[in-house]
Amino acid sequence: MFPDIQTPQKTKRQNKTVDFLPLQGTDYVEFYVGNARQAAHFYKTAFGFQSLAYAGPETGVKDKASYVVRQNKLTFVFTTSLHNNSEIAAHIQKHGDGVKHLALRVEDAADAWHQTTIRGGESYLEPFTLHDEFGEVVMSGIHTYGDTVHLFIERKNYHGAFMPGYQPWKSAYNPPETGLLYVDHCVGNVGWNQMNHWVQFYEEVMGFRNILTFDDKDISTEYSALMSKVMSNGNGYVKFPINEPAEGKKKSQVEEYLEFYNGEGVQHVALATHDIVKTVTALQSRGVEFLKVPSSYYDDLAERVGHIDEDLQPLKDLGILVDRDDEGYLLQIFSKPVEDRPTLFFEIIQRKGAKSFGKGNFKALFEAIEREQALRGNL
Ligand code: TYF
Ligand code: FE
Repeated sequence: MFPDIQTPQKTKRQNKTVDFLPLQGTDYVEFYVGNARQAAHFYKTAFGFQSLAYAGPETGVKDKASYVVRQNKLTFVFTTSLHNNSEIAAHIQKHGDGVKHLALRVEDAADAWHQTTIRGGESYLEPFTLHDEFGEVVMSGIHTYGDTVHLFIERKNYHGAFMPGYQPWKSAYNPPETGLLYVDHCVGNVGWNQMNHWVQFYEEVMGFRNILTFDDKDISTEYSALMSKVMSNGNGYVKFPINEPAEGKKKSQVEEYLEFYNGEGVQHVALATHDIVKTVTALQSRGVEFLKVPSSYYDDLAERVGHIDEDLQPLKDLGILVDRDDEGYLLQIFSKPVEDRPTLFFEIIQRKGAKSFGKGNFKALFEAIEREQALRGNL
């Protein structure tokens, strides 16, 4: 599928494995939306993001408006088109609101583009330098599944608000933060039998490895049928699970997504917190809606996960799920879709040692997703 790799995926040099695409983490997530001003307001109000930067007609950008919000190491950009005949408008027409750019921080954006395109990555943006009085940012990008793009962002000590072209966004409206910290992982839904193609893409083009696999033995076909493989970059800062639909007794949640998104795309973004009870309490009080599991989920929780530091009652009240692996445990909860289409949702996750993905919660979680699917008439 991808050309023979001239340079090995990882070259051994003095016994040290060299990562050809060193990533420092997620730089930002950019959403293409119908109304960027209102989307930014929602993420400030409901999720506790802070105004950071703006680009639009007032800053010399004539065809689009972008609002940048931040909370700790999480940066979201909401972009809309000001005209009908644009790539952004076409994206929104086809997909509804959704994630366009998963931007990854790199040391060298030209090299990231070079290393990935020689391995078969399809160029989206050739290395390009942006300057202003606050410094310089180099960006480049390649296509991934669907219309989704990975941008490579090199910041060269840039000290402006966000990037050249943006001005600081000072707002009088600053709802408090909710304790969201950084992107833990970002999941893509791909088409029937496409998972292994994209696994190979992340391995060969981006030098990631498959760290976990969930198949129908883990995800019983009685529940929302899907298969999933988790891809991770070398240092583990960037993790991309890939889901594909599977045949089951009921319509796969991944199939429902593909229909409403009109193709492959980002299904959920998992946001980390150090205090999930506090974060979810805040999010819920601001109107973020979460999936509910039956209270029986908590009956055998202590047996299943052993001792945890948290009191059970608040977890039960909020509907927070718990799972354990060899290295520790994790607490997680899933929002309902945040838009009218049953496409994008968020996960809130607190890791206490565990590096896994909540396999022990799949049954309860997928049953909860199915109840929502049934309410929409899509099961
Ligand atoms: O990201 C994960 O793998 C977990 C589990 O539709 C998961 O959060 C997988 C598929 C899905 C929802 C959650
Ligand atoms: Fe997840």
